[in-house]
Amino acid sequence: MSDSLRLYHYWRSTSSWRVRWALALKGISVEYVHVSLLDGESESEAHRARNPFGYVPVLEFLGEKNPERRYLVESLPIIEFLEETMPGAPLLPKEPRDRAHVRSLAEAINAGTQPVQNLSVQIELAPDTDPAHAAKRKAWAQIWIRRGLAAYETLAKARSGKFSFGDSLTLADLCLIPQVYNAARNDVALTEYPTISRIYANALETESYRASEPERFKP
Ligand SMILES: N[C@@H](CCC(=O)N[C@@H](CS)C(=O)NCC(=O)O)C(=O)O
Repeated sequence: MSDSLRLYHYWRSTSSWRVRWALALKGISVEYVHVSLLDGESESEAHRARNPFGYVPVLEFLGEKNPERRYLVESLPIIEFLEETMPGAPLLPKEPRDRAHVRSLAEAINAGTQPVQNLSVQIELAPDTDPAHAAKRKAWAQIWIRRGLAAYETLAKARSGKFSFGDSLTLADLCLIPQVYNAARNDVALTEYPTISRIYANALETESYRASEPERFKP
């Protein structure tokens, strides 16, 4: 099965990293195709045929003859598909109320934080590449990242352990840690978020973090 999957991704894309991390945790090897977000490649006709938003990640089912079923977009449904069809470490707890909690943490990043600081939003806000626009973009990203991490800290605290929910990595961590990476890129310190800091330190020690982190996929 895994030989028939291809992942279109960008090395520093946090949503792409979520999927790379799930693949690493489940021991699934896929064909990786890098799509640049910086030189127009993601906006090309070829990539928009895979995802009309022009975003990554996109999962391609290579053996699929029906063009309507060939591509899957959005990192969370991609990960849930892997969760439902592949063996390996579960990314969601068993009990429905716990599963909903983990999904709500994941959505705090996926819906509540990442989209507002996405590259296309920043380009609309400050389209030029001069330093004034770069500073405006960073200030904007900082607002939403701080707001998102503060909410996550409160939501996760009580039920966290080594990771966001207990002591095993879940879907929530796969969303949180790449967002923490983006926080660092935007000079947002973690000092105000002790729970997130602890989770991050523990995640750094995992093999699956190292197998999926951006530097490993830098073109
Ligand atoms: N909710 C989508 C978000 C996908 C997304 O926003 N990807 C970003 C990279 S993390 C992207 O392609 N941005 C390009 C842009 O904003 O033009 C997912 O989880 O897959």
